[in-house]
Amino acid sequence: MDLAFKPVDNAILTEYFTNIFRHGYIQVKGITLPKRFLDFHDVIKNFTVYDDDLWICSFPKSGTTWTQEMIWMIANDLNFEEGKKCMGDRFPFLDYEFLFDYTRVRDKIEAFDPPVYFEHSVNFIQNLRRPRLIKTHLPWFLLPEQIQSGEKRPKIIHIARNPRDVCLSYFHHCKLFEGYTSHLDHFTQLFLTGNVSYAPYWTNVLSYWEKKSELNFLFLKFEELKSDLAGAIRRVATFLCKQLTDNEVSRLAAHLSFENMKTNKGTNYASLIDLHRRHNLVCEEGTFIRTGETGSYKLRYPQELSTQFDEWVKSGDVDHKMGY
Ligand code: PPS
Repeated sequence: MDLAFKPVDNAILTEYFTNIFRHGYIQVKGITLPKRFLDFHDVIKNFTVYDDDLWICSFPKSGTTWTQEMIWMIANDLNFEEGKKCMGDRFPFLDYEFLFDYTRVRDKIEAFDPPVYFEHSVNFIQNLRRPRLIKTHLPWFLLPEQIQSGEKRPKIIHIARNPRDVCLSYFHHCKLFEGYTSHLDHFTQLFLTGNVSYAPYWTNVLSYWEKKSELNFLFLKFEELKSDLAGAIRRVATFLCKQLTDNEVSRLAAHLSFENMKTNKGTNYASLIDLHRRHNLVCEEGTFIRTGETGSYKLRYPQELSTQFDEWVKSGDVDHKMGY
């Protein structure tokens, strides 16, 4: 494995994907990340972990928020009232502050005032009341040392999604929220060459796939949530050592429906997207919970791109590629 920090010199990234809160990219152990990760590498490596933490680790746009809402509701005995709070507060995202460097935004815009759980996510999580629920998109080998060494064994849930759907969803997300300004074709080239944040996709996802039979691990797939949400709820409840009645499973499944998640202010990040738009950090229209489909890439990718994707999935030294 490549242990060095390497600058990423990519013309598409430089021209279309650097901005006031994203100053450039580096590779860390082969994973592309915003340059600001350099300031957090040691902090995250030495981050204090507890055995009663629960971590959701996923590649971006794989159904993380969907699974977070499921986990939070099960862990909090379906407390729909408390669940109205923003997901960023209830189940915070460790990486937020190295993905979005607001230092220069603050210098420029006096009224810019994001919630502390975004702007200072690492410290916020470090001081969170236990048991903590933590989201990250980092691969296994960039998690805190205490997890990697086995000194602490928090529960870890990974959710994976067909990379073709991930790429399309990630493209929309980066335009809507992260200031990417070019088209899908450029984005797909970045994705396939491992030049978007958290890529290469396989390196990241397979780092968890390899751990899936360990007792503190649960590996889920987006496609399985789509085809059997109640079954997925039961698997997660069992993993969390919680019991749900059939009636509770049905209520939770209704709560987790696409339509409900899209309009629920606790899960749709509408206020965060509005914050970026209001201060002209991005100008794209759209919603965080977009279509929630599997296979819609087939309508969006021209044949040539689809073929390129298929070849990319088949290439490399891992045969199964998780059925994708
Ligand atoms: S992030 O930003 O990386 O945390 O995004 P993430 O939450 O992993 O993924 C967002 C995609 O998940 C879809 N989603 C859902 N699909 C179906 N049903 C429900 N309830 C649901 N909730 C979230 C969301 O729409 C994003 O996928 P796309 O394809 O963009 O619609």
